[in-house]
Amino acid sequence: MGETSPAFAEPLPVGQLYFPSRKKFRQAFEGIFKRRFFTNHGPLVTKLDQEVAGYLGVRHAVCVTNGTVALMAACKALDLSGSVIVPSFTFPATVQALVWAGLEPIFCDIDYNTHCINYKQVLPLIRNDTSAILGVHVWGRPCDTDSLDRLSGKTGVKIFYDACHAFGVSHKQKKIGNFGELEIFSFHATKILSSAEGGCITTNNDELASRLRTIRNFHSAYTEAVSPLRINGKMTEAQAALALISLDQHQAHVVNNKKQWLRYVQRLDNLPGLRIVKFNDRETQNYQYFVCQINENEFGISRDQLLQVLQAENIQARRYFYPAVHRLEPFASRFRDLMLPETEKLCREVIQLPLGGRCSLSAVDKVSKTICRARYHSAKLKKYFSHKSLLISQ
Ligand code: T4K
Repeated sequence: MGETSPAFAEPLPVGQLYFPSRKKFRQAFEGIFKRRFFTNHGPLVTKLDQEVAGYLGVRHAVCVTNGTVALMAACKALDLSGSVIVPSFTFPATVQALVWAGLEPIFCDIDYNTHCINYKQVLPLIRNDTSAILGVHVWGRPCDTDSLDRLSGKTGVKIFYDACHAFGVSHKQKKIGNFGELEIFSFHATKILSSAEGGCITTNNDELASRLRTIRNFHSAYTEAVSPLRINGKMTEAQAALALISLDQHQAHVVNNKKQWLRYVQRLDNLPGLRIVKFNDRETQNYQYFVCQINENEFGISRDQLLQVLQAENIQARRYFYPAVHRLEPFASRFRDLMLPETEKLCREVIQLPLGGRCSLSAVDKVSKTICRARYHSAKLKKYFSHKSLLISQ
């Protein structure tokens, strides 16, 4: 506070944003140009399907254009109908994909401690027409898969997972990608495994995998199974080339992420009013996100006010997820009276800080210092914000 230039000369983004080296990029693309084979299940996509499956220790990985298409294809492969239970505390694509697949979302509250849905919240929402539960492993912290499996066994309702945050993460000493009927991943540039845009569906069920491979391509030449509806979900060779480099670098990216993540913990743990979202250190993590919750009373200013302070310093922290999906159109008008108290509370508190390829340890130090100073000057800032809002209301 009081300084004239922001902490960062250029905006510091959130998201993994790991770029391959120019050399690797050129090598990978040279092959594509030599073969003159750009898409339709070329050698690189075939290799990626195999390498992702191998890395996750799952029988099948079906790579597609993006995570949203992966979800849409998953719904069709599972032959879902009627309604699907889904958290509102997720990226809108999770729910939009259900609607594109002709399904009705039933919004479920999350467990405030884990940020994921659980058995207790899901059970009362199951209706006669409910065909599935779509859990989201938020921040890479897995849903309680055991209790959801038991629920599935008792009710016949299928379970599948949006694992977009959890590539490379283990759960019960097994890689995510092996749970439920199937799991889906996003390979967007902001994710740890990146093909710029891309995604994948993993399953241990051979029949389901044949259906998924059939759905991914609208062309009858690629038919492995009878499927109700197909789509163009083909990943291009260019996307696969990027993803293969990214997979090769995965461990190095996790190590870099972890260093930055631990540095934040070192700088911010025990700051009153700020609670860090932590991981189970007995399992493998990808440290894709550094997320914390701001308690306004203890921190002195609200999460949104802290966000403004950070933005003024060119720190593009984000309030993932905000607003909750049931507060966004096309759902908001239909679900106006729906109360999801844990979700709403979390949506007011959560803040994601920069971490990944565009970040560094010194950047983490600067971001942390800005947050500590905001906490220290919170009384002054609070006055500033209330004065500001007074002026706006006049
Ligand atoms: N389920 C979940 C739980 C998800 O999180 C997502 C996607 C999905 C499903 C759907 O998967 P996909 O269909 O997307 O594969 C981003 C991503 O677009 C999205 O993939 C991701 N989740 C979501 C959480 O984040 P935005 O709108 O926040 O991205 P954007 O453009 O604001 O970028 C973030 C920051 O990174 C900005 O500061 C700009 C910077 N940036 C971004 C890109 C793409 C760069 O510096 N370079 C870049 O190339 O959605």
